[in-house]
Amino acid sequence: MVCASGCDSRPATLPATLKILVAGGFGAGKTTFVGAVSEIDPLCTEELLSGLSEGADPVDGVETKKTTTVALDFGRITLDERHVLYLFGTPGQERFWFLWEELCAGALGAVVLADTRRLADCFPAVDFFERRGIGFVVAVNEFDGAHRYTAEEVRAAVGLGPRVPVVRCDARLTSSGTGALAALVHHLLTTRSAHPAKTSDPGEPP
Ligand SMILES: Nc1nc2c(ncn2[C@@H]2O[C@H](COP(=O)(O)OP(=O)(O)O)[C@@H](O)[C@H]2O)c(=O)[nH]1
Ligand SMILES: [Mg+2]
Repeated sequence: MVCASGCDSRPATLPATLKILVAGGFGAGKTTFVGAVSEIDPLCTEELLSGLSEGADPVDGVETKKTTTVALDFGRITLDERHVLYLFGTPGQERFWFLWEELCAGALGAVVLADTRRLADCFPAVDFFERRGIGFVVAVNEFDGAHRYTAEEVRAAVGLGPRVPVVRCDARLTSSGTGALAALVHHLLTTRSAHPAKTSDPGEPP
């Protein structure tokens, strides 16, 4: 916008884009999480679960789940006029693992959702980010009626390092999702100031 005195208040450059991944097992709440925190209607690729997918997408423990994300979820949060956060929910099914390499290029970090009904399902995501040195937090999505684990029980069950934050989360709530994202940013800032040599530009692949 141009003001009366002729000054131009538009940002000189396009906003910098920051990318965060939301990962976790099938049915852990990734689509729900992205939808709850995104300021735009999330682009998601949900399809009804069919009998044909039963072998590939086991629903033990998540029998009420009726849809599955065929590729990925996408959401956006505008932080300020210079920074926009893009959220990518990774596909949970193993047959879409090839997409993960593409998705994690340039990612700042990740939120790994742990489903309290199938805790071990978040391990592949944890392992993936650990191997690539991508910072992440584990957000424990506590489903109704499921066992309530302490953060230390989750840490031990998934084999997390002592510095990986474990936070509680209800993926349906915006405030809870935002809290998990804030924990991730805090973790990334802390890790980077402790290991400045490992810092990579958010626009560069890790
Ligand atoms: N009770 C409860 N249900 C949840 C929570 N997060 C997700 N759900 C429900 O669990 C189901 C699977 O979630 P979805 O986001 O599709 O999982 P995804 O496969 O990881 O994308 C949906 O019906 C959600 O409404 C949660 O924190 N608590
Ligand atoms: Mg999904």
